[in-house]
Amino acid sequence: MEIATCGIGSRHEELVQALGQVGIQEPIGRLEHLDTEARRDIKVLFGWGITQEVIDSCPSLAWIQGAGAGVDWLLPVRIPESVVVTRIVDHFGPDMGEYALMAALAWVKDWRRITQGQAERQWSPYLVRQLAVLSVGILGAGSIGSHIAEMFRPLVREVRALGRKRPQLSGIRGFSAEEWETFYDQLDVLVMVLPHTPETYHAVGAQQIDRMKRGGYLINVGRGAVLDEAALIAAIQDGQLSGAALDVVETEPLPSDSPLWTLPGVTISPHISGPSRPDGMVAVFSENLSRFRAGRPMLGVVDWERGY
Ligand code: OXD
Repeated sequence: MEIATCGIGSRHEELVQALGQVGIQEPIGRLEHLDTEARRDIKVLFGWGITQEVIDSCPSLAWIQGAGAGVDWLLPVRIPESVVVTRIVDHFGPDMGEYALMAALAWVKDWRRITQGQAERQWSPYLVRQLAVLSVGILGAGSIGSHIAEMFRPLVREVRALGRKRPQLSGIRGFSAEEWETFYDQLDVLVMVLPHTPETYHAVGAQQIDRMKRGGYLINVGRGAVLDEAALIAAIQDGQLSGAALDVVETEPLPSDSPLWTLPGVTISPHISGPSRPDGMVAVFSENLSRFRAGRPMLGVVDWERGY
């Protein structure tokens, strides 16, 4: 057996079945169930949480297909140069965009106040904000960030997007990494979509948040480690930000004693904004498998210089 999944638990059966439906019939093992001998033949691994021990136990390994968009979990692992690593691309934009839109709308209309009022049987009208007058900045302009920017574009006054190079997206104000100050200036809503790499660690902190419009809002669907949580907490306590929706946090699961759980205006969700749906995983994996076999360039190859 040459192919195995790793770290996807009970989703293994679902994946094997879905791959069967697109014509991939060969046996696919579950690494956790393979002994030392069987692991020696594994050439392809699909999944998450691949550790050094796993890499060392698969000497024939030639390709790792990550099951998600991010590969930060592989950063501490030494991977032989001959092993290609690919990630799932062009799959998460719609889900993550819906999450970001939901969070922005829930903030402008103060959905929390609506549900609380109902729970308390209180009929207390208030002036809601309007999304259409706001300026929204998308931090990260890869395929997910660009998709999110396009979902916001018809609904808001202005969409900005910041990428390593200045993004060229129609109807969206693009900024390069060097132009970060202008990107943040007077921004109402910041949507963070950055991967975690050594370069992006705590890329959003007090300096960035202080440039936003006072009372603005922050949404993080990328990686928790990109946000300096102490700076976020200080900004909310001071009123510089009126709240945040955090689908990702630096330590996951969020420890039960974290002040973020109860900070006014903060909504925590358990890393659900970009689910790895079987159709997307199967589409990328089966396409990459035929490219791998034919020796053709694969989709979503990780560039370790960039870190994603
Ligand atoms: C991913 C994720 O990397 O779910 O896809 O965060």
